[in-house]
Amino acid sequence: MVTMSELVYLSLGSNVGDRSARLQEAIKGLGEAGNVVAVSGFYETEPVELRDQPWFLNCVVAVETGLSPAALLTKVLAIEQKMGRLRVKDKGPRSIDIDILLFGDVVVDEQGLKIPHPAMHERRFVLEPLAEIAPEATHPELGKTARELLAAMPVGQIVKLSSGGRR
Ligand code: PH2
Ligand code: MG
Ligand code: MG
Repeated sequence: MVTMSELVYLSLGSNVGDRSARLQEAIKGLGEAGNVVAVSGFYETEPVELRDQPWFLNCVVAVETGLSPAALLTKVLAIEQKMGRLRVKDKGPRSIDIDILLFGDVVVDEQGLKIPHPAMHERRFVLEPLAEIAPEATHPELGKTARELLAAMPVGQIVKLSSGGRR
């Protein structure tokens, strides 16, 4: 039997508690959504947008999935909820945040689900780990690769590979 599957990239972030353990736990959870085919290093990143909060640990994960975008979102929200994520403040501190960046070259524009992620091209904490594992991954609306989007970013937004990388 041939099953349709798509290559999906997700951004994971945590800035509360044992951040590295949270990322590992979320990656394990994503294994239930498909095959985790790549995981970037873990990056120490300066908070952007809402800047007055602790630094994040961020990474990007590639998953091959047979789920639809909506079903994957449901899975992601279930993982966040199971991990005790409280939505206290928009863009504020969180134990875990899992965002769908790219879903093959599918474009989704619905209330509650926008793919590609609307801010991915302006976030170094997304583009640096994405370009590490998938420099040629292409944004279907902008027609640019992760490598190109990263190169086009203005200076700023500190992102550094965590010592020991992924732990
Ligand atoms: N997530 C945000 C807002 N700002 N900054 C960094 N460095 N990393 C994040 O994951 C992040 C952020 C909203 O989800
Ligand atoms: Mg987010
Ligand atoms: Mg989110």
